[in-house]
Amino acid sequence: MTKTALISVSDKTGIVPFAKELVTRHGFRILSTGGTAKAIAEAGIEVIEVGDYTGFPEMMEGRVKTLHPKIHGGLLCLREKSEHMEQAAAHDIEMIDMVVVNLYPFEETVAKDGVTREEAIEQIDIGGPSMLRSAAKNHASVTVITDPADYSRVLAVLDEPGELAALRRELAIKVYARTSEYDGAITKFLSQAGTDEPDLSAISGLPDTFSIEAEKASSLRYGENPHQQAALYGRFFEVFEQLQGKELSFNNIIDISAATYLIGEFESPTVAILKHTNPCGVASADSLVEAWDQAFATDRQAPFGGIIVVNQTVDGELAQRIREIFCEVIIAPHFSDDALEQFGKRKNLRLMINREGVRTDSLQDIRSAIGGFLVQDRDQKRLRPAECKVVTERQPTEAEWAAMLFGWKVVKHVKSNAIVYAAAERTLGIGAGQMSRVDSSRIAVWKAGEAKLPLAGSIIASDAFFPFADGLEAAADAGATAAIQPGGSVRDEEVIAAANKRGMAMVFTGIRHFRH
Ligand code: 93A
Repeated sequence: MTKTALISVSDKTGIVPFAKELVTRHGFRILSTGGTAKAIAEAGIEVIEVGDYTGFPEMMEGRVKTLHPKIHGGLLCLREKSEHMEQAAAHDIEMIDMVVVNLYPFEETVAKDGVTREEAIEQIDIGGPSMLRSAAKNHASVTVITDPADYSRVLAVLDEPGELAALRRELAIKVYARTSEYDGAITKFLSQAGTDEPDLSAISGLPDTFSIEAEKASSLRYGENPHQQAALYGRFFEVFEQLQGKELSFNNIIDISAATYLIGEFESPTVAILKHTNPCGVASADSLVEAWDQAFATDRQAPFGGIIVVNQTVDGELAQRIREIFCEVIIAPHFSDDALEQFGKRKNLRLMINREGVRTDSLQDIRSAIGGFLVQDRDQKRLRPAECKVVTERQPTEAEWAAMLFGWKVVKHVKSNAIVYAAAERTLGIGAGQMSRVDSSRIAVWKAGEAKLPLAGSIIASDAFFPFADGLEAAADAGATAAIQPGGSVRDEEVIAAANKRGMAMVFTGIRHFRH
């Protein structure tokens, strides 16, 4: 009896020779969809258009092509059951023995720069996964291929029933792995799209084998400490250009990366001063000079030997301010001639241009672990105020909202446990990297005290939920009038009650920003 193969592929690699083999050597007839049918027919192979078989034309710009009972009946029908076969016959449903489908390139589409939501949605394949799933469910009778690499494997065993059965099972498993990966990418895209996420390229799921291949960009004098060897690999110098100063050290490179991610949160003129990847002070203002004054005011001690990052041109006036302190690295999109001249006297000071338009945001986060390494998407989650939930009796004032949104951007870039006290557009006290949240909070309060910055009317931002009411009470004692935190503790009710009791406003973001 003539066997039927249904072929519908976006990636047409190898499809013509495969179809030819099926027809000429194994006596298959081919059913196919628009573009695939055309490619096969042009090679002189006889092909039946799916629409001609179902009696239903392809419609709605291809959205409905193969979604028809004559297709799915032919795939799902249990051949050994006489009622199934009778029902099929009554409705002119013919058995389909093989499905060859690969899907609309959704992952590749969303990985492209500037893709719109509409374009991405059009690339969600519906008919393809449906056929794959139907065929895979009935793999006892149907061969299903979703990877061109399997064409030759199938051809090799088509006339060997035992081997074919084993391969069908394997290919069915492969289908469900593929459709779940595909759905995962869609899920991730839809949950991120529209949130101002700058990058959608990391959403294709992580591969079974992760290999890193990068060329050595530079040998470093040493690693984190002088007794450790180190080198830099990859495209760091596509993003940054060093204008002057001593050779970058291992720690400089880590700090520059952290500083660049932090400054990427801000649009208005912003200055951030960092030490050991943690911000000492961050402020936004109408000008960088004003922002500098406020950022530096958060902590006048720690920035010595630190890293300064700004998001606009460093001009002569700012250069003069910065020269008051000793710092290791300054990162900016541009430096004015005046600024360059002033810094030129400091031969060791590293000036880095963060080249505009070079995307750094698609990179994944890779960390070493014993026996291997960990790979994760970089934390690019941005908070949309509409997603925040006010959980207290009192609503935040406008100034509190501004301060909370600012503090939230900063706290994301502080090592956990992270606490940031902030006013609108500036940090007031930062507590980083403590084992207990309350300790981080204490440090932040103490730092603000050292800097003689009053916390009355400030907000507190916390990278993860307050596990107990004590942290919030301490914040109220310090003068904070509002709090922003993810929420989600089993004791949320106690924490909310404490906030209400102290007349505080509190917002839950539903987002956690641990940074280890
Ligand atoms: O838009 S769809 O989800 N609707 C369908 O009914 C359908 N049937 C097959 N996409 C559908 N396909 C997909 O079309 C296949 O998965 C394959 O990727 C692509 C092949 O189309 P063509 O043969 O026109 O190039």
